[in-house]
Amino acid sequence: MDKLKIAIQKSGRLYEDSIKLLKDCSIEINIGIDKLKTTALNFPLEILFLRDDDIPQYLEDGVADIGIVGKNVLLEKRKKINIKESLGFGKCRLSIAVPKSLIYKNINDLNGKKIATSYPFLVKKFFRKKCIKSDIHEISGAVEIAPGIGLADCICDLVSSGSTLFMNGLKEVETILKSEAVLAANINLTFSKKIIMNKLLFRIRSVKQAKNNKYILLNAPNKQLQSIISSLPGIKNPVILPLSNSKFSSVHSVINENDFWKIIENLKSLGAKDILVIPIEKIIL
Ligand code: PRT
Ligand code: ZN
Repeated sequence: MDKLKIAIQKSGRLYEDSIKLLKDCSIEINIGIDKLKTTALNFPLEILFLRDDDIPQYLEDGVADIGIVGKNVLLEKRKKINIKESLGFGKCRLSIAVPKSLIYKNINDLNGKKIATSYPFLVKKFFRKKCIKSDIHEISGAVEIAPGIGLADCICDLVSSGSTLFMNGLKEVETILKSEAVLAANINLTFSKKIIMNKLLFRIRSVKQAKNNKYILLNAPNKQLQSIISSLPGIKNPVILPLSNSKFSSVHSVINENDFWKIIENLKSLGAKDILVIPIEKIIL
């Protein structure tokens, strides 16, 4: 039987979450000591462990069929591959930062400035769009020290918490891209490999849905039952069960993580009691 080859980062920021995602999709893997490649025990998947920068090229060449990589890397490398799904981890932004002491009013203040980055294509594209003259210096690591050692006036690099910028006396002034890990694919997959990829995508989407939602159980006063049901936007038909106390019913539903506190406050104000909120492993719609 055909196996789908997935490339994931060998080590680094995306490694743990990529492995966790496969495990959450109930795919069992044994990672050997050499960690070059391994085969899933219960799914037709071969896992290749690579440097993240190499994954787009391997996907274009068909050495790997699918891969997990930051959108920032994919867009910088410009390979002919398809983005299939955003994965919700490895979130960061590609931002321009200047020394804290610089008074920054707007983007025109960057005109003619020397900018150090590992993302020359994306930075050039951004400046061209904004009609700003840029002087880009490509460097491959430790970008944030460039202004401090006189190599550049400002930088463009990935930011997540912002503490690296802070520690290097820099402040973030423009965001040029919001990024996260994505699942990307070779554009010429065979029919049988596409079937396997779609099975995997189906599992990934179920896991993602579940992560964004919570199962909620509560006791609702019957007088407020309709208002309570209509304030639960999750699934179409919540489960309503009678309780031994005939003035109350038990209501079960699913609510979205983003609206969580707003919904809970509303439910409480409508008289809901004994509210239980439970994580969901998977949602199959
Ligand atoms: O060895 P390999 O080449 O595979 O890995 P790498 O060292 O090139 O990449 P790695 O593991 O650092 O990052 C892999 C991917 O994680 C990136 O391509 C992004 O998609 C994503 N990611 C998410 C980040 C960050 N957050 C991040 N904060 N990648 C890098 N950083 C760095 C940033 O470059 C800066 O040095 O973290 C620092 C800033 O972090 P804060 O929290 O201080 O703002
Ligand atoms: Zn890398």
